[in-house]
Amino acid sequence: MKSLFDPVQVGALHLPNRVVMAPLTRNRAPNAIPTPLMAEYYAQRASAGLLITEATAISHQGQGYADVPGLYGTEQLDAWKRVTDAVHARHGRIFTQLWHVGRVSHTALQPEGKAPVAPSAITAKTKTYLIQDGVGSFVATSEPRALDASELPGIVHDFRHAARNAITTAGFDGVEVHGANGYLLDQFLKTGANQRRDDYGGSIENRARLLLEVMRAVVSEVGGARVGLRLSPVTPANDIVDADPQPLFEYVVRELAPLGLAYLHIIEGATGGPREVDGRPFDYEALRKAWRAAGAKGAWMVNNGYDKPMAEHAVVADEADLVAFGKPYIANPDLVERLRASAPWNEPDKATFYGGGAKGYTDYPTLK
Ligand code: 8OZ
Repeated sequence: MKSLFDPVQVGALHLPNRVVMAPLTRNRAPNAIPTPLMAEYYAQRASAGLLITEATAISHQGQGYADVPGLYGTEQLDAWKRVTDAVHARHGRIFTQLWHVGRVSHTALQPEGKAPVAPSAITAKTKTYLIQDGVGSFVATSEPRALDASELPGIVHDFRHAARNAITTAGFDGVEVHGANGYLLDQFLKTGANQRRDDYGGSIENRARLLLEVMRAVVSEVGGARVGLRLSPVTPANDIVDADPQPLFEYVVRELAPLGLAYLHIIEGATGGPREVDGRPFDYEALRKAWRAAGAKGAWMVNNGYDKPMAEHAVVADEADLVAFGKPYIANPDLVERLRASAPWNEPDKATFYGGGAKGYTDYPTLK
């Protein structure tokens, strides 16, 4: 019988277990540069089968929140190298999450204070996070401008470039493309944010085009065995919705199958919330079967609200190869050991999720 604690080959990597640290935004990188405290935080969690970093901007335009890290400057890449070195010194494995926020941003965070970019000029009814004079606050996102089709190759290039630098300069073991949670690639996918009339809007094929171009570019740059993708078919996060997500996502995974991805990472339900979203039914098993039927061999990673019994069941029943834990990893650096021992979990402190220092970040106790 399979277990959460069995090793597994995932693309180019041999993982000692099937427990994954999900990407978690923590807003502790002033000037978008990772800090030594971040190296300590990730190193503390190195017993995970795989660590996925917090979402990390591929360009200044891709920035949408105060003090989130980037991957587009030399200083950022050098600072990430100190993080990956610290994780590797503890025998861990770490991917970074490549992020373009699209319309979920604010002029204060954009190059030259310009409008954020999006598939269409539709403002997301959501908030972003700014830090002004040292004080953090949630503020409404700015009205975006619609990207011209001539700008899209530049965005594909930014993903490709960030992927190469992540691996060759910053020392990551691979990259996860952020295709979820209402950010740029999810905005292109879904009807609620994409009302374009060109080759990037309208039909499923057109709405999926940018995501697939990005995935093909990243895979051609670093190889599918070092690339994952995160998707969230029905999440309402950041005011995103699609009129008919099942055929959309089944098309996407079928097109992805030939790329030989290391894994697909699926958020089931509302990100960080209920696993069922009212009025938005979705058949995840059909999605996984569509990917497999198209020939995909990569790992199937599930996420959202898993506890130990649910995670064990998913692996034993062959419903998942990997289980990603988000909030539990904020408060439990030794989550693998706690799962193994059926030990209780520390509760995360919401007040220290976003911004701040060591408190609520590197000071959660381990079992021993
Ligand atoms: C929480 C706060 C800010 C950003 C995501 C990158 O939802 C995020 C995020 C989460 O994927």
